[in-house]
Amino acid sequence: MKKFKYSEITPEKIYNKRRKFIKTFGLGIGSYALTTVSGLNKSSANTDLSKLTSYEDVTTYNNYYEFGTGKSDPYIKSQSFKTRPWNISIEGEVEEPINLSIEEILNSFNSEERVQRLRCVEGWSMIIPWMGFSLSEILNKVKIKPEAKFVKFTSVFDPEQMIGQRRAVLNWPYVEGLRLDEAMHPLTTVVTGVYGKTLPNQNGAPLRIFIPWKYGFKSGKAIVKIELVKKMPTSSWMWASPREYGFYSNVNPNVNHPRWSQATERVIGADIFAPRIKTLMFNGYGDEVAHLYSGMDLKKYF
Ligand SMILES: Nc1nc2c(c(=O)[nH]1)N[C@H]1C(S)=C(S)[C@@H](COP(=O)(O)O)O[C@H]1N2
Ligand SMILES: [Mo]
Repeated sequence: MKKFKYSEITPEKIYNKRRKFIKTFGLGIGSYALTTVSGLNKSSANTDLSKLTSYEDVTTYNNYYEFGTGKSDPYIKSQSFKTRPWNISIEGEVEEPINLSIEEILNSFNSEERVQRLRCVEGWSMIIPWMGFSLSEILNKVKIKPEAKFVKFTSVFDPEQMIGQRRAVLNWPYVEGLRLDEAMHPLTTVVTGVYGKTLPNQNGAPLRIFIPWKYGFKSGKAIVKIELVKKMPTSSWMWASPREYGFYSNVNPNVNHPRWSQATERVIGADIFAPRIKTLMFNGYGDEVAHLYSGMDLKKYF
């Protein structure tokens, strides 16, 4: 992982000064420089990607129901959570399953800065400088059988350490899923850190997934198992409320949640008088991902 030196007090300010726009989009290739990204992204994701949410907001305003349903619960209640030893298995429809320790993962894959917008289904968003690499890099370590059509992510189950798991708020462990092509998309990220630092417990240490064009809940934290499967997995949120949470959960301002609009979002950390901003189709990543859904009725497959 790249080493940065940030001020302990206001890391985000120092960080904003030093960072280079060329990295803004996060794919790690020059063609995604601000000036060359076209259409949707020029006026949207990229402009705002230069305004990072503060380290404090990123690490104290969280959703992580394993530690409670309040926004500050994860920060308060996850501090002593043990992330070592930690292993992640890649199994299911593969020629040979593998089991990687977190150390092996951190040593064998190069984490890079990936500034990505997180849009929570509840109607708020943050711009977060994750450290990570494409999930496809891990998936390429196994030989995937042709029968595999989906990827299922399972988070850790440890009610001793995770007090939120002592109540059936969700059907623990937390499960999420992607279609195989979504999982293979270079923007689908394995997150190993944030702001150039080790990933804090409340953000999903030691390893979480991040899919920037989908609502935040698709991005499972504290992953222990990545499974290649034939059938569309039922995610924890689909299980909890299938009417409200679909499998795809692509950010889509035109498809409202049954109980509220998805047209706008509140930017966490913005001035309290700042108006809500318009939510963008695919969270502003349409140029990169819209092709994955061509011909699909996104109202039906929400
Ligand atoms: N295991 C697990 N992963 C989870 C959640 C959760 O409750 N448990 N919450 C999701 C939701 S709703 C969001 S918005 C993001 C929040 O990520 P952050 O706290 O790092 O911003 O994590 C997602 N991943
Ligand atoms: Mo969320």
